[in-house]
Amino acid sequence: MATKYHNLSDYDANSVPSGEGMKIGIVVSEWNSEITGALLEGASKTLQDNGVRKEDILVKTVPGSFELIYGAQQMTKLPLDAIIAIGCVIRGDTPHFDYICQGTTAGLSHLNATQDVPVIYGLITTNNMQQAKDRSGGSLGNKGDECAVTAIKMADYRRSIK
Ligand code: DLZ
Repeated sequence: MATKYHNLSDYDANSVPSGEGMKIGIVVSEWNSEITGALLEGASKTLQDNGVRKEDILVKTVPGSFELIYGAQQMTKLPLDAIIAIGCVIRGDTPHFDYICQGTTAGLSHLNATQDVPVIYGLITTNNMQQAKDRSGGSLGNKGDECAVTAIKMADYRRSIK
């Protein structure tokens, strides 16, 4: 589980199906935009590195991570092969962190379990800004890369069972 034993940008290129022809939606939270922008950049680049055309990547922003649920839910109405939800919640002084993390995670999980299109969990939840930087292109790689690879694999999985 611990990311410190695994670089988020590492993947076996041979295990990734071609993303050619896939349409991927990305919903991004504006909160902690330095981090979510870097996650988006990683996801977008890795999708393209694996064959997804730039014009087949739909990017929409929402104010905060909690709004990722609604943002992703709206995207399920579109003809997309997978949806990536990107956000970053950093612990503060109150229990607010826990409520946002739990609410967002539960909402995205619900969508993933009930909608036809796979929803990929790109929410970083950290104790401080440095941990977020480490996971958005820093010493531990970029979770956006991991989400992109997962989106392509899940879109391929979905196609394989239709
Ligand atoms: C309110 C809030 C706080 C305190 N912290 C974060 C955060 O670290 N990351 C994030 O994505 N959003 C945060 N938000 C905003 C909530 O996600 C949400 O936008 C508001 O509660 C309005 O619904």
